Amino acid sequence: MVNRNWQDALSRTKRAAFGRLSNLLGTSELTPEFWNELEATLIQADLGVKITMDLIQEVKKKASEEGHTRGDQIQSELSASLLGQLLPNNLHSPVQGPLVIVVVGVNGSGKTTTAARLANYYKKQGLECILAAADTYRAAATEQLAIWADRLELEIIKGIPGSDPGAVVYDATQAVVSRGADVLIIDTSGRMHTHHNLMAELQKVCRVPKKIIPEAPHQILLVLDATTGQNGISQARAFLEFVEVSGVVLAKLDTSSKGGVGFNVASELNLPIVFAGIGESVEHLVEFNPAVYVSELLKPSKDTTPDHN
Ligand SMILES: Nc1nc2c(ncn2[C@@H]2O[C@H](COP(=O)(O)OP(=O)(O)O)[C@@H](O)[C@H]2O)c(=O)[nH]1
Ligand SMILES: [Mg+2]
Repeated sequence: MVNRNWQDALSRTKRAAFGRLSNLLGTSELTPEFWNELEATLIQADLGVKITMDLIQEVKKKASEEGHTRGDQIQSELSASLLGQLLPNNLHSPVQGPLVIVVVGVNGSGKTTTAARLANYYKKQGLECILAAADTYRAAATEQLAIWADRLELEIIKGIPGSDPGAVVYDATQAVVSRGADVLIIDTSGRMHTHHNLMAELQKVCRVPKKIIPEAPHQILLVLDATTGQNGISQARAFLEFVEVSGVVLAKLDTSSKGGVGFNVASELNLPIVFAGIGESVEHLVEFNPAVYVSELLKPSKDTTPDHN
């Protein structure tokens, strides 16, 4: 079931760049042109120049040690090297008492959608979940989360537009404790990573739960829009300067992104990817599985015509 979802989501990604990779591996001799082509394909797939160079060097070395001469023979080496670029998913760390998660990221990355999906994910495990609408800047943001809360039949703690997001987080943390609920998910407002005051405010918002639950927040998840590529990675880096991000949610992996940006998350941000957004419905959030991600991207696809959408 999970594999099927991943397959569907990554099929567009594969059409964009990774599809060429499986063709290349299927047909070529290991000539200098092959390595150049492999390099160009990986860069186009948004792996970034540094990772591509390291990867090619590693695979080339292994290929010569093993005496490989054809593209199909290096498939497992390439797959192992790609997997080596990802950190294991550390999502299931045990927590005493309610689990508090803050969702952060730039505007439009998919935070509010992710907050709702996380609530659904935990609810389906039989856990009692509360949502906090700490994006008080735009009335529409609170409204958006309230609609999700209504649909998912979840309690939502919200403030009036323009009110202090810290106060909403405080009330929500208090609510989760007094109700004896299991999970609190806090949606925050999207902010420009370059805007110092807003980032300092986010820092404050993330500290508020500590007043009631000293170990909270247990997770600060950074939502990264997979379509923003290398630019998204540098925006993400700015967040790490202000808050202690514990993991990345790679959203919009189903759209025609180049798909390789996930391989930069470990090397550039030193973070695991914990969830992937693979569609527009509330169910379209999957636990990120590095092995499935790599194997799906390398699997030959039926339709490898480039996607120009
Ligand atoms: N296709 C697709 N769209 C997504 C995904 N996650 C979010 N979106 C869309 O991205 C847009 C922005 O999402 P939103 O949660 O409002 O972003 P926020 O500004 O960070 O809170 C919305 O139209 C969402 O439906 C995903 O995994 N796949
Ligand atoms: Mg939002």
